[in-house]
Amino acid sequence: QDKVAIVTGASRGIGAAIVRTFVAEGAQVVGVARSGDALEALRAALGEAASRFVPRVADVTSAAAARDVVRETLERFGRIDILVNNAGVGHFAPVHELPEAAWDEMMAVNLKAPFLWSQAVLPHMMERRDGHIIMISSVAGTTTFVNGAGYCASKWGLMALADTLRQEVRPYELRVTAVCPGSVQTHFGGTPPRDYALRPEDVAHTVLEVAAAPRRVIYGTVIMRPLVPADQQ
Ligand code: NJP
Repeated sequence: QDKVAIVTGASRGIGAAIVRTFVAEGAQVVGVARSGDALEALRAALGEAASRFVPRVADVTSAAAARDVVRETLERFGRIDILVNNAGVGHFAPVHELPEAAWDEMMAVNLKAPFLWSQAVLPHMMERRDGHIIMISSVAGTTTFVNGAGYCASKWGLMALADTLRQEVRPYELRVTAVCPGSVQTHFGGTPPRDYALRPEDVAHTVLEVAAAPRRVIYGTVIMRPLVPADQQ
């Protein structure tokens, strides 16, 4: 409640679910993605909570965009309590067939962008000695699988970033959490949703739980897996 959050990758899937969950709890949320129409559609669907949602079109791989969104959010709300680095892309192919551009996009969106957005928000959070950075990582950041070399490498990198940052900012009483879902029912990676998968709302619920924990508590890494197939949920 009364928190101010920035959520990247807010136009659909897990990011949109996090926006819906946060604004329902009374938070003010700046949602970032490239698809302005999808962000507007999300705002329209929020009903009376729409006034607590600020859509912002940006490419998360731009350092300038990260700085601008952080500055605008501070000008508007005076503080940022939570950054959710959620935007992500997946390209799945064996190493000998994975296009260089696909590798580069995964590194830029899944790994470099969380660095850029964390770096943009950290001076404010460190000065305030309050704040929480939540990385939407993946079980792919804890294991490997065929066709997942680039995606797993980007998420393993993200886990290393989260782990290091958690240690660095602990003296400032800041929290860093990596949420690692298994398959989630979205259109991630251009694939149709799988039967055996979590729902975006499940991940959003965990993000809320992690963010709402008492300040003395840090959730470091949270691993989530589906327990039963979707049609039995
Ligand atoms: O994916 P999807 P999810 N600049 O494709 C945005 C992780 N995860 O919700 O720009 C700005 O529905 C894109 O917006 P747009 C996964 O690695 C998932 O499933 O408008 N935004 C959209 O809002 C990722 O980190 C599964 O195209 C950019 C969002 O990202 C996170 O969950 C399993 C952008 C992607 O929405 C959300 O994935 C798992 C850019 N350059 C981890 N590029 C799963 N679904 O199974 C993309 O373990 N976006």
